[in-house]
Amino acid sequence: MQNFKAYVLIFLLIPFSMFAEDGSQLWLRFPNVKNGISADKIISKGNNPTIEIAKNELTNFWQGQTVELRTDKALKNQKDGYTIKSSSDKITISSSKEIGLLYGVYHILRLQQTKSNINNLNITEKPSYDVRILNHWDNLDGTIERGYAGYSLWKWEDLPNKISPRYKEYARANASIGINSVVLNNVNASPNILRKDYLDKVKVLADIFRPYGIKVYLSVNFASPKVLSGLENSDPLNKNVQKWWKDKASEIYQTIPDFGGFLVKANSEGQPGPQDYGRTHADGANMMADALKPYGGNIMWRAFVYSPSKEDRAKQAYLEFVPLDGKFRDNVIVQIKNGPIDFQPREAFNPLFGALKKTPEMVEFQITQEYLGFSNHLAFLAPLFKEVLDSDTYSDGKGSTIAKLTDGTLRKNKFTAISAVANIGEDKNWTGHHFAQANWYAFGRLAWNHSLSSEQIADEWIKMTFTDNQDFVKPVKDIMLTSRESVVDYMMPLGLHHIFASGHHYGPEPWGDYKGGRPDWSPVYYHQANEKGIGFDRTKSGSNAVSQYFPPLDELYGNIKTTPENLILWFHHVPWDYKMKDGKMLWEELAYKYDSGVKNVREYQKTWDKMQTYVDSERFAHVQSRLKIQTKDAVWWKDACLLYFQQFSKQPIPYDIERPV
Ligand code: GCW
Repeated sequence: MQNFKAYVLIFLLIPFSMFAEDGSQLWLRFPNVKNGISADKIISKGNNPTIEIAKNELTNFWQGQTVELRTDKALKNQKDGYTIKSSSDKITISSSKEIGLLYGVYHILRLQQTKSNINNLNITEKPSYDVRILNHWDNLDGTIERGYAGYSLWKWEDLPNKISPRYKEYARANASIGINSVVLNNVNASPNILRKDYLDKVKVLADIFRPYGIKVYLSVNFASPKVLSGLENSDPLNKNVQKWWKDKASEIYQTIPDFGGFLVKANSEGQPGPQDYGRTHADGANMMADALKPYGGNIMWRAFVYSPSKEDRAKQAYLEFVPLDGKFRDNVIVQIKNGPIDFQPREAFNPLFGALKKTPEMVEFQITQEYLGFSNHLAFLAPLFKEVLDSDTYSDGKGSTIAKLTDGTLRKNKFTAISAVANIGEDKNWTGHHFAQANWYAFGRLAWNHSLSSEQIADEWIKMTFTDNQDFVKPVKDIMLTSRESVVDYMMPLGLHHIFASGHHYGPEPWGDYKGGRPDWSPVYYHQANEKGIGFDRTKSGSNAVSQYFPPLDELYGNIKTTPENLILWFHHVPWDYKMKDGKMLWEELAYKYDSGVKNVREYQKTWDKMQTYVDSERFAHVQSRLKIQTKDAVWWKDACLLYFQQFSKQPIPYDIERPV
């Protein structure tokens, strides 16, 4: 009887679990699975694995006219871009490369899925960046540094023999948005990744990714020669060390002929590097660059360097790298975090952008929400990415935006690149929060075309991932587009930064004062609250970080009156009774900002609750439960910060805002 009940239960559960909506399809939810056009309605020449994928996507999902896939060498200037031309009975996709054709196929599928017009198309696409790369911070033991979607996708133990179907799904998702490179492992790199047995595992992934146009890169540990092979040191000027890297490069390229290159975190947060031997970042990077050069490999050398010193952390990358400008080989690119501290909800842009005149630069964003509520908070990051890319550095005169400095417009680089730390893990829905998928999507779309608006990206993503019903699209888009600013408001408004609880970076700890520990990891160091006011003085009277910005920004940020208010506490120590532009005193303004962040999230909850009829029950409930956490957290942030700062401001919390609980 017991058994019988169990069978009935299983029987009842199977159909539901089979069709359960788990988010695993991401934005690739094409209608009428396996019901596309017949193979004879696809015109293409030649046999190539990438073309095969393109054809499969069409026969599975494309419901329109005949498609011609045409390689056209004349389109070489468009790199992996493509053109699409259509009439009512045929669509022609042309590109100089097979991968461009696959991208074109995903383009028309996206048009179909978002119910856009597909007749009389005349589209020309060219990517903004050559290398559009995800940085995984995945460790070889399966954990992910700052990962909030479960363990790593890469099953190192199982590789090279056992192959997870998700490798291919991952590659397909990336190809669908134009991502063409991945760094597989954490920048805090284990030397073991360069061992022969690991390279054999990496090869398997590279082989799976290749037809999707994706190249593999690895993060490497600077001390690898010494650690792996027992060399006397890892000094970049030591001939034996140089030879070691050359041999390693040769071994890698024999295994993976199209290997992308290395990403390096050196002399940062305890990682080894050239400075251990009195050498410079350029010495270290160039040694590796020389090793990879014969094979066309690149070095992405990170500028995320700082050490506990008297110098403002926000100034350190600039101070270290500007003197090295022009000293790097042409296959080195300096990878710079968008802000000078560390992926905060809002930072001033990194003053290193544009300051290197003779060295290629690339942006590093963080998709994983280390400082934006992990995968519990809904925070759509396209507005953050855009804010940075559109920032005018004035380095080469007005209009020297970070986008133009890094995409080859203002500086003629051998290659251009853009990167972001991935938020992907083995969770069914890939990213923990269903809406965090949108950040992976947004990064890919902007890496492809940085002039897309956040609104366009959100609109596409919602229609592809959920529904095109405007009663859903509109309110949900409003949530997405305001969400990042709401997080800023309830965590760190007005330019506050790094007041997170130490280590995990989730909740608030503005009182954190690690006496005896590292002051540059202490929240009190960053907010500097006292009886007089709050904020970090980076003007001439303070750390003078403003001097690292090009005119007129140095003056603009150096003057409290002209500093944008959303960064006022980033650059100034502001008196509590300072009058803000809206007439409120700083203290009140701060309180209202915190409160408005909370209010917004409460509204998101109400809006989402009304969306129940448009979403499957799984995803509805999942997002609903995360919004509850987000609201609780927002209140926690507001209360913790206001009650703590109130000790210094000695001002009442305005009566019309929600009282601390
Ligand atoms: O954001 C900080 C993180 C570290 C990370 C480091 C880096 C990989 O807290 O976990 O280490 O930056 O970017 O190197």
